[in-house]
Amino acid sequence: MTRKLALLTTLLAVALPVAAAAQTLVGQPTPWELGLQPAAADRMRDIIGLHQFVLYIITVISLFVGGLLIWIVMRFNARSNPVASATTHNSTLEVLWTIVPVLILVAIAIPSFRLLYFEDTIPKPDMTIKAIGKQWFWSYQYPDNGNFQFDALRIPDRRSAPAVPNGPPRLLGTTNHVVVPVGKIVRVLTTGADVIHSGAVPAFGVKMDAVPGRINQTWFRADRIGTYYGECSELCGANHAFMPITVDVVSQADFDTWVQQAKTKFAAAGTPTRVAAEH
Ligand SMILES: [Cu+2]
Repeated sequence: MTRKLALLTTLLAVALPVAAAAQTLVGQPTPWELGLQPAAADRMRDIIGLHQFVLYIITVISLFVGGLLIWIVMRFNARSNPVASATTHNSTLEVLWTIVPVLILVAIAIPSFRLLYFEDTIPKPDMTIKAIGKQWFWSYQYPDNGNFQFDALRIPDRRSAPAVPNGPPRLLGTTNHVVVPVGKIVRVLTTGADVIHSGAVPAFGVKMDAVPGRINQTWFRADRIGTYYGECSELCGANHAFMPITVDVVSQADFDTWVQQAKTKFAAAGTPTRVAAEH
């Protein structure tokens, strides 16, 4: 029994990180994905690290407690143990089962708090994006790059993959993309125009509520060029599942070009819709 448990633990310990490493970075969910989406930012790398660490701990605890239960059922049932022990205390055991869990919790708390403060403390940002959640799409403003605003609506299934090969992934593609430069610290301000939404891009480890009448902030630094997808992650109504987020991470030169084009393109769109409700 114990040898089998040990084997299972070893298998899990070996299999989990291998499965995670086998995934290539695509910025979106993949079929049969195990674990979290691969990281494109330090934040997400740390989140995956903490996740794996806690996963090891809970695996060991679950196997240990499960094994104990099985052992007790086998060894101490009325048939195999007709005369029950009258023992009620064991000081050594009592001290151990208090101190060991405390040590485990401290071991989890230290990296957990470190990560929490790392995410919470925004380094000096290179640029700011304001993401406004609306029923049911996102609008984005670039306040320090010309203050233009645009909407990003979901691309319908008939124009997405797999209906259109090489099209944007179904339920994740948007008509306009958020564009950010690679390696730059991007501060994201979020707010809601109607109800509570939540902006989440898993590859960046970003998830922040977008609350009406309030501005929340978070940040990320994408370290690889590519296209990354996210979604609204707060139940916000009937079409909650249909307000995706598409982020293009590009070089600084490409970003500057895009900003120039976006300024004229989105200025022509006139006064942004529903902007009054945001303030
Ligand atoms: Cu939403």
